[in-house]
Amino acid sequence: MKTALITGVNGQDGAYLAELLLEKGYIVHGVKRRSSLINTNRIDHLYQDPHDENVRFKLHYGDMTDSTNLIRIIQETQPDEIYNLAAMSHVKVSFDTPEYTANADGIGTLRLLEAVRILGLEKKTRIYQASTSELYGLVQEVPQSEKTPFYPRSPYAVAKLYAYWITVNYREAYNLYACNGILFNHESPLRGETFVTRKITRAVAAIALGLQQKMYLGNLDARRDWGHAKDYVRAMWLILQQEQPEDYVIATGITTPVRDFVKMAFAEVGAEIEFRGEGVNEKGFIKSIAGTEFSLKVGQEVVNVDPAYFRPTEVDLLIGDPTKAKTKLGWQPEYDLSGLCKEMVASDLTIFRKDDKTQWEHLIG
Ligand code: NDP
Ligand code: GDR
Repeated sequence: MKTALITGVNGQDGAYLAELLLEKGYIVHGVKRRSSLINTNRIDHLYQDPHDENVRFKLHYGDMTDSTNLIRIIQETQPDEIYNLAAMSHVKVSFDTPEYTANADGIGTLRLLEAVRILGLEKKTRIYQASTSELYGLVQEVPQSEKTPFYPRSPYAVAKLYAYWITVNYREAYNLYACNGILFNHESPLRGETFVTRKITRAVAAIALGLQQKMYLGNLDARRDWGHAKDYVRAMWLILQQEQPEDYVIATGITTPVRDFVKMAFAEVGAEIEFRGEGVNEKGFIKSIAGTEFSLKVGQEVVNVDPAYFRPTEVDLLIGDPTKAKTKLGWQPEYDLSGLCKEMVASDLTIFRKDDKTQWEHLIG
């Protein structure tokens, strides 16, 4: 029976990965930060009574900014695999908290790698580093592959650039089995509410149910290669099961503007959206409605642009080339964007209809 340690276990990816590894028979240890309110909603369905001697899922308090804590947890758990998913993961917020982001996302990765060395676990423990398509930043070439040069465009991406290279360096210097998964955007009903897809699907559900009039968004022209988090955590696991440690791009190979995702999400509640105007004056209106189930009106102004959501430096276009992952890992995504969008809107409608604070109760357990 293998043992895995997941940092950021109560995040979107941590929740799906913990579920996948438990299904595969792993003992799973998760690191979570202390918070003033319980924030384990995404993993509550995986909870096991710690008093049970056969317990296979355990949580530990920890923080990527605390080396001693990481060393102790790794010493106690002796993991075969570490998945380093913990990060201040919001690109826009990283402009407000650049130093903290560098500490948690950049130096945090170094702390983890050093902990493995200090404990003499170089031969035993394999490490997955959650690298990101944000490394590509300012477009150098499309589609973006493992060979595309990096040009990070935010404090988040710069911190992740350090994490990427320190992972490569420890692999080369100390023969650690340490790999970067360069994952393009991946979403799900468990996505944090302030990332754009989830912000849109939540707003569409609330507007459709008459609970909200409109939504405010930033750059509608940005294009992202969006996949489903369930497909992407499967890739993380595959990356650590190979003979040789290597870095892989995980993406769908299809890119979509934010504006089109808005249209797709409204289509799920039977509304056709048209955009008029340009730049900060662009607005989205309901052009037509199919069905009478929802509180929507033709002509209703449902999208406004608010420059507060613009980033000081933007990443305009991401489109990944997953050829290496498909060839070497045998990885294939099972979801497409329309299936993902459908699942997210349906989930948010359920949440608002239940008016339930236990957000993901209908998805889990
Ligand atoms: P989330 O923001 O949903 O989850 C991040 C997790 O990290 C949360 O559990 C959070 O805890 C935890 N965390 C944040 N700071 C610290 C800290 N200092 N110490 C310990 N834990 C911390 O992100 P995702 O699940 O979407 O992403 C997982 C990883 O993959 C991240 O590293 C992200 O940067 C990276 N990534 C994500 C992509 C995506 O599209 N989702 C694409 C490419 C990379 P808390 O709940 O307490 O805040
Ligand atoms: P991103 O995701 O920055 O790509 O990082 P996000 O969903 O925040 O933004 C995607 C694009 O949408 C534009 N946008 C808006 N974004 C947000 N959050 N809110 C808005 O109102 C809005 N309007 C337009 C953004 O400008 C951007 O271009 C995510 C995170 O998960 C990172 O941790 C991860 O590394 C990358 O994906 C790959």
